[in-house]
Amino acid sequence: MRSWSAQNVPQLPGESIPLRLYDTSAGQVRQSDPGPTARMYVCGITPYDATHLGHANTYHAFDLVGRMWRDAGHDVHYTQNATDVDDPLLERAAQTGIAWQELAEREIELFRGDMEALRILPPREYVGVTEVVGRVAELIAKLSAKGVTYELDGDVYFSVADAPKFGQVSGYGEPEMLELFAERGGDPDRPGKRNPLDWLLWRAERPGEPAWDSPLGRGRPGWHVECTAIALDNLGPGYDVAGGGSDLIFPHHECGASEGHALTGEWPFARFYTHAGMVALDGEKMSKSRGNLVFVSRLRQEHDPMAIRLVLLAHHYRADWEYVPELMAEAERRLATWRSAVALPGGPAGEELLARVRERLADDLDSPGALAAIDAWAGDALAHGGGPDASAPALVRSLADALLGVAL
Ligand code: 5CA
Ligand code: ZN
Repeated sequence: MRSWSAQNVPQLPGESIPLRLYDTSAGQVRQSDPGPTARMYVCGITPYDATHLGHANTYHAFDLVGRMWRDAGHDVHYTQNATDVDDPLLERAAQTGIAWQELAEREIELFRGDMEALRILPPREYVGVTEVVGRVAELIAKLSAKGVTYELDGDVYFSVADAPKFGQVSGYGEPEMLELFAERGGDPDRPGKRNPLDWLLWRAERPGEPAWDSPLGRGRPGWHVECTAIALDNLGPGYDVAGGGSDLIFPHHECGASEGHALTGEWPFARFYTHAGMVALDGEKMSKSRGNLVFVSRLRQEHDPMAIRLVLLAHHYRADWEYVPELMAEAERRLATWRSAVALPGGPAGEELLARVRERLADDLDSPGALAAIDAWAGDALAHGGGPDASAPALVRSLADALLGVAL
């Protein structure tokens, strides 16, 4: 499906710094070491409601990863899915009386507009699950041929007993796994399952639900295997980063990693499993099912999208944080200060600032540290009505654009 449009990213002078990134599966920060082509898959939206600040926080985090890789000269190959057929989408469509396809299309279009406004660089492939059902079914058949699946009343399950690496992404123990599995779309109590944690690969057609013909019978793919298939087909195994919010650590990325392992024999399926923190409102994780949402499209009616981006940048991507309106006001002030500073005829040394911003971002995307460095530069410039470096304002504009996605 159509992705969204990209802005031109300026080239920066001087030395780039290799990105160090937290890998959930290793439980530590490690240096990412991509080849000439850096490969990243980020889990996309389930399009049954508009983009909220939590989604934006996640896509923003991985946008910074892509920008750091670009700065280091890598060709960034980025793939994202849209879960355009799944239970919550079908439920919302039924409640509102809109066709599920229409609902998905409408919300995906809104999402594209929000991503563009926030200057989040687009994926090279933006893939709706409904576009690749046949291919997902093929991979499920391949898993069955390897003997890691079983059938239950026409549905197909992955047998966790045949997933030797299961648990290595999340590091969670069984009680926690069982709780999260039930909370996040799993069916631990279904009678007939061999293990409560066995996960659904193929759901046979139910009356009134969409279904596709396949060698597995008529039905539709389960959630986890869609991302495994789309990542594998576009990026290949051993890709550099699998990303999403921390609510995807388990079961989604755990199950996906085991599927990838079973299909390719390669471990790890992705070299880094990296997760953004959760954004909350009124003390609870922002979620479409709870309805405590701050929509990006609403914020955009009243605020410069660059100020919204600065709200995201002001938090470390791994932190959980709570949205309060004061954050928007603070970001508006910062944006105005930076814009005044780069309008001056000169400023303090621009290249030193660039080195500092690169150094902060290379350290597991310390965006608050990068903002603090630019704040200090801008404060100094404004206090002195400029500074000795005549090329600094233009360089600061370029670095804010290329590394932080902020147009000044
Ligand atoms: N379609 C699946 C992924 S394959 C899905 O989780 N969709 S979603 O619409 O629920 O979420 C889209 C992305 O936003 C996911 O990466 C999810 O981890 C992230 N996300 C959802 N809620 C929040 C939140 N409150 N804070 C931060 N990130 C969030
Ligand atoms: Zn996913």
